[in-house]
Amino acid sequence: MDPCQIECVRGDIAHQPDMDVVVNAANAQLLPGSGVAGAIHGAAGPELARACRPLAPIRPGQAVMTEAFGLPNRYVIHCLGPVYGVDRPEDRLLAECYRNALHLAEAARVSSIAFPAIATGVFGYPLADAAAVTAEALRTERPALRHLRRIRLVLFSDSDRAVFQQALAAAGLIQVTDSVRSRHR
Ligand code: AR6
Repeated sequence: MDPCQIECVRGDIAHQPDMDVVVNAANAQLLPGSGVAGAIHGAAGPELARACRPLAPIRPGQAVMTEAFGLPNRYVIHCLGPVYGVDRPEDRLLAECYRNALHLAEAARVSSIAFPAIATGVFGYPLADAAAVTAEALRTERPALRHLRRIRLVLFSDSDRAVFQQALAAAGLIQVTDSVRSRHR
């Protein structure tokens, strides 16, 4: 079987209609917030917050799954990233978010999942460090994936995308395109 394909795009996590699952960078109470959580809850509608209520609170590194309601996806997986400098060790907790989300997606037998850069906004995780942790988590989990065929990292800006692309390329997960390589020369 070919390895699960990994891709890295600039975009809005709430507009990934070709993905079975989108991942929310949640808060512990699974309430609508700013950033990713605001976009996901805004697009899904109030039913999402209602579905989340019995699952809260969650702890850093944990992931839980709900339906996607008004979103064009089948499920939302809600991950609580570490607050940088507070929830320690940050790298292990961030890696757990990705691992636990992938395990839930596999258990649901879906074939595609889109992640935002968990913890790199309000929670303050430095982007390049988060990208390296993400790439390493994906590298170690990928061989065990049986149902997932596509993992998409969705970054909010071109510069954030370039940082993730470099980390994924360094981990051997994607090819570095000429345009990216020349930007970093
Ligand atoms: N699509 C893709 N990426 C986005 C989007 C979007 N629509 N919006 C922001 N980003 P954050 P966190 C990027 O703060 O750090 C919330 O209030 C953003 O540029 O959403 O895990 C929750 O309620 C950044 O790189 O998540 C929690 O309280 C990344 O997504 C808390 O923030 C994550 O930013 C969670 O903080």
